[in-house]
Amino acid sequence: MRRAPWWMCVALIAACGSEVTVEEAEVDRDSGGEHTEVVVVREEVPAEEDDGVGQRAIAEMAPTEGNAASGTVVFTQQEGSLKVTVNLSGFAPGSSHGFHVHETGDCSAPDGSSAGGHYNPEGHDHDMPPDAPRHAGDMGNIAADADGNVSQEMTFTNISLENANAIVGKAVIVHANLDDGGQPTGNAGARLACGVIQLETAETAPEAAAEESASDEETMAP
Ligand SMILES: [Cu+2]
Ligand SMILES: [Zn+2]
Repeated sequence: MRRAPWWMCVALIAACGSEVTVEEAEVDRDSGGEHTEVVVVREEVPAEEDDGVGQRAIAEMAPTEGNAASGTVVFTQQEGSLKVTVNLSGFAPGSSHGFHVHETGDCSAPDGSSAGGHYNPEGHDHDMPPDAPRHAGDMGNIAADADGNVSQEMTFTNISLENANAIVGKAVIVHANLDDGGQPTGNAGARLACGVIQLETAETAPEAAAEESASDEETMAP
């Protein structure tokens, strides 16, 4: 049963000075089945990358006409949920404001009306999270502190960046009034700020921006 290792064949034939040695040796090796070192390299893509875990999207919030609220809303894809990090300013101290994803990624209208209605791909009624079912875009309210700033983090399991109830390409709207959960859209009133939700790239990443401004500061430092 014991077979000579393939390299012995190579060594022997090579020693004879034959021109066809290597080919013969290869055939011998392959048919012998002792060295089936056929290395198939498959790049296994981790399942989590398919879900976009770690991917972020950002809505740069700009005030509608006559208003002052602005800042960023960052969406971070997690395993089975979406984290929403809100950093806004320019509100009345201690005020609360309806906060939704609207169906159209268009903030061009002076009053934000171009963003359309609440994002509602499943055809549900309006409601307050965590109540379900509700519009996919119903994110409840945000609350300003005594300085009129909002620094808030929330997590939703019913929306994602690009999979179920995908929000990329939609718009975030902050309203003038509290969302009271009433029909059809929470009685939240006028639109104070609007931002289109865009997948983060190397250029738009806050880290990159921070690094840039940091180096700017360095340059300006005496
Ligand atoms: Cu809204
Ligand atoms: Zn709604």
